[in-house]
Amino acid sequence: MAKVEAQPYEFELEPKRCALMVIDMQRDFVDRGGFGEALGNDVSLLRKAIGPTRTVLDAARARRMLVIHTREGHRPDLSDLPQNKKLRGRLKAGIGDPGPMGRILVRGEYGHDIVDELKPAAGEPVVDKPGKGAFYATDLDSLLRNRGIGQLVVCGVTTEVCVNTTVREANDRGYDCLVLEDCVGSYFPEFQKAALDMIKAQGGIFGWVSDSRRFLAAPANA
Ligand code: TIU
Repeated sequence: MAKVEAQPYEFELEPKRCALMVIDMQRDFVDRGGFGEALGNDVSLLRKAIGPTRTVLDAARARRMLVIHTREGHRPDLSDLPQNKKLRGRLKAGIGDPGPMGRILVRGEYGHDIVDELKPAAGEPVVDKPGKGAFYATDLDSLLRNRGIGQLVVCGVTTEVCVNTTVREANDRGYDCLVLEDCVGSYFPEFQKAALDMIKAQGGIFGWVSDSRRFLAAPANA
């Protein structure tokens, strides 16, 4: 067991039953010229999570932790896209429409895939999810339980949307989540802070918050 300094108190990490989850680090959310930027967002707020996430990813691989990547998106025929999600925002170019990097949030398109810096390694599961939470309508829970995983270290975007939804889903399913604050990003600085505060408040109501430096400082041979 390796103690990671965290809030509201230290996280007791057990590498053999802990997975790293990298949530939705997709070009369309993070890259310049993608869907997120086309909506008027400042993607630099998300891009600053790439470097620290890369160091955590390398460390997790070295520690032989399970690494799982997720991608938000839909089947090319959009049969798994609920009408409410399709219509929300009254966008000129929304989900399924042609976008700057291919059809927006459609599986198989360039913009839907994970950024080069955080490319999944061979054998690392990639979970394609139609919703904000990574457990909804996916086999994520089976992948984790079948490997005896009970803890998640969480990186990815966006902090208040897919990261928060996934952490809440995981917490209700019995997983302990450690969110690394420099490895998650929001287009809105005030939401970044609030979303992290919500996780660690009330004695860690949804989980723990730490950062890449503290994660890397924890003993690797625990
Ligand atoms: N992955 C994720 O967070 N999807 C979103 O749609 N996020 C927004 O903040 N819009």
